[in-house]
Amino acid sequence: MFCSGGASVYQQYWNYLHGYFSCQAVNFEEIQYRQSLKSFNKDYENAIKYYSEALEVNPTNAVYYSNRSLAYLRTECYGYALADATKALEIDKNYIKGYYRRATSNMALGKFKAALKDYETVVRVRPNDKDAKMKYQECNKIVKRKAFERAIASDEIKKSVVDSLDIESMTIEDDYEGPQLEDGKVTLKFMKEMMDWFKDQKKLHRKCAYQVHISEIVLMTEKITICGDTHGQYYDLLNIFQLNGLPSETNPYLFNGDFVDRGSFSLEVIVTLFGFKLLYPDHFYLLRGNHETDNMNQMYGFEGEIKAKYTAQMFQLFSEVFQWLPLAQCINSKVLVMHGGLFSEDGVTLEDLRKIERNRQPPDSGPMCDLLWSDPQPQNGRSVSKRGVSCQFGPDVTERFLEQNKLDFVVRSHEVKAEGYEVTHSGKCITVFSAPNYCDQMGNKGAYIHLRGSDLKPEFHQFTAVPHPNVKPMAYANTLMQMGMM
Ligand SMILES: [Mn+2]
Repeated sequence: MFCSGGASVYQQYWNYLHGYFSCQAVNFEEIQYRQSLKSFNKDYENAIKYYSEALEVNPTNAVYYSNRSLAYLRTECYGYALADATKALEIDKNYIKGYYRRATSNMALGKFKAALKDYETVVRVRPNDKDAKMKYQECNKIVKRKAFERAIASDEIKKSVVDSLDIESMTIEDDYEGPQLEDGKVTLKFMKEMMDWFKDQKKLHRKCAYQVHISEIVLMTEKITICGDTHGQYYDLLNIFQLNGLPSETNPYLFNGDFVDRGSFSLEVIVTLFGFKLLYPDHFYLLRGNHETDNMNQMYGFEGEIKAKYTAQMFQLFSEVFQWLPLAQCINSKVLVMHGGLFSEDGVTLEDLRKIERNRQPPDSGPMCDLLWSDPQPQNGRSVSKRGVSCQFGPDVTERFLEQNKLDFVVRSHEVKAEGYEVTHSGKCITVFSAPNYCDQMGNKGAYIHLRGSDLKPEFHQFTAVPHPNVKPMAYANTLMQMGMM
């Protein structure tokens, strides 16, 4: 398509994409193109496709690699983004943008020292560039803080923030008019009042926020609703409850991780979900996603949001609770649900999963990492992850895993899908994603799945995004990630 001649619509579209990715200046004609496309996500996917074609014709063009790297960054393929930025720099080591892109990829992957090195290079080459200097300082701060955290972690035995909390003696001021727990218990009345309170962008009293906690998991009976990523999109969560009914003992839910980060109403989402877990512990399930982790929360907004709305101590408490979230859930011994997917090696059994020591930040590899991070791929076998963490697994891998564990299929989330869900691997690997118009720009639908105990046949329900107050996604994210797209 890239090479098709004349002033074809493809050529014009290519010009638009290349203009957009090279300098991000947009003129009127381009806006028309963009409107006709409706979604940015399509642009990124097309950009990846066209730059790949362009690179086949001209494999030594550093700008193409650098621009494809940006498209990968935007679609969260940080592993590929890193590879392309590296390639751009191999071709032209004086290409400044390449250093920025590589730094951003490394930041997104939590490799702060590597990112710092690239910012250092930029500052050395351009000593008068204020923006470069600012990014260097910001990144340097993170590296230093990490080193400090490591130092104190090894000095003392890790103490739970719970021990230093005295919730009982926290007083609720007379002028507080918001919802309160009844005798320290979460009730349906409290949940309804709290959801409305949040909807009006009001703040729950910190005592109540501390009182909301978490417990364990079991199986399903009649029907269960499985939701994918919600990512701080509180108003879309309320819409799910509007469409599908509030959680109850006869309307059980399973939320499959990535409740927080990116969307700027993560606090409201997580407190609502924890509240329902307390209210219906045996009919409301939450699984951990790769975003229920410290590294992600520091970069993508949740930590910043909790510090802005409450305190650093409150974030510590969330961080501890996240570590206790289950990593996978088996439904009626036939369906396995997890956030990311299957494993880098064959032979993993359900028993192995039960034995995982989950009360920790996930390691860089192994089954715990895979459950949170892996993605399916259409071709057989396994390949290097586009994200730079864990792996991609093919239909044969899924087949072998299901057979060994006597399961029918897996349900996972973790990837934005245009229709809100996707059925792959001959129906044996299902993706569900419940954050419509992800980050206010992907134009995707959201979806949830109904599974009935009788036949376990997945039934898909789609929905579109609803408006939210004017607080942009990533408003609380690390400034380097907000601007990091350059
Ligand atoms: Mn995820």
